[in-house]
Amino acid sequence: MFKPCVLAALFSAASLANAANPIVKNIFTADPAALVDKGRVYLYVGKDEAPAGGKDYVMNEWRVYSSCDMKNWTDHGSPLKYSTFKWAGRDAWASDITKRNGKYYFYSTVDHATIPGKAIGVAVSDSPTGPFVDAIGKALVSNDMTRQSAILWDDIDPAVFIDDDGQAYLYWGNTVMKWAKLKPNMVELDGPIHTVGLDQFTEAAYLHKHKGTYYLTYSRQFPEETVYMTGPSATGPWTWGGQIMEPNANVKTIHQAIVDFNGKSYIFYHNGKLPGGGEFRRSAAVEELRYGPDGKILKVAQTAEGPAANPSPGCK
Ligand code: FUB
Repeated sequence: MFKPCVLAALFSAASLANAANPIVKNIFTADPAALVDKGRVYLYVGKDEAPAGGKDYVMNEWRVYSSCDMKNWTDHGSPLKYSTFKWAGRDAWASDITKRNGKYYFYSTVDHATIPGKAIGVAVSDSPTGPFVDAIGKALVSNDMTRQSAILWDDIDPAVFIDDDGQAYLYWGNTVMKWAKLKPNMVELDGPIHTVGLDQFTEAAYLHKHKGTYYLTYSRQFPEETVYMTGPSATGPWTWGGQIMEPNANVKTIHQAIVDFNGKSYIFYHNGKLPGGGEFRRSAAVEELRYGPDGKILKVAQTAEGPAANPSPGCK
């Protein structure tokens, strides 16, 4: 006969196996990026490979999952690694993806092999599940191009946004948020790198648009909370919106991505809730994101259940 504590442990393991969150239960996954394409949502994550008790990130590859209902996920494996960028030395850190003219552009953080510091690469594919190849054979942004802060990791966490007029923007940064226009080819900056002073900005700048308003979300303070600002354009000016998600209990980072899927909005983030999880062993999760009648984003609680199933018609 099982003792109550054994039963409780079994019950919680079974609940986790059936729960929607974390999305991936057999490996640790971090820094979610998302793309909705042809009625299917694709989730891109970095694989956290740090051993139990590890003291730093070990991240060598990105992995892709997809879903037709935000509940059941298909594993598409790893379509690219940091080593896809021959000029990179290590670190498959946070990424973002968009589609333009039938091609999929994947912007990602890696550590540059010869220019000290983090850098942003861009890879391209004909499919959302890859394989991806380096689009330009060099960094799109490297640490020597930005002098706003002295740290080596200020050029991380790219987020890409294409406005309704076709202009594409790249946002990124740690400590200081930066943005630049992208040329229509999506693989060259178009003009200068700008900086924006944001209250206690840490990282994970992300741009989305809802009912004509531009929302800039980011990770604030450390441990990070997810907050947002609103503006009348993709470049601001920005007005404080509020907190979306409270900091994690056992992980200082939280890294969000926001997409619309089948008539609803969703926020992806990561936490340390998978058994054995922690600072360098994180797990991607998803919740529904709701707006108030005034356009304010309502606070989001992390749940084990995740969002209700939302079957996308025609998604196969
Ligand atoms: O995963 C490595 C770094 O941690 C990411 O680039 C940040 O957003 C934070 O999540």
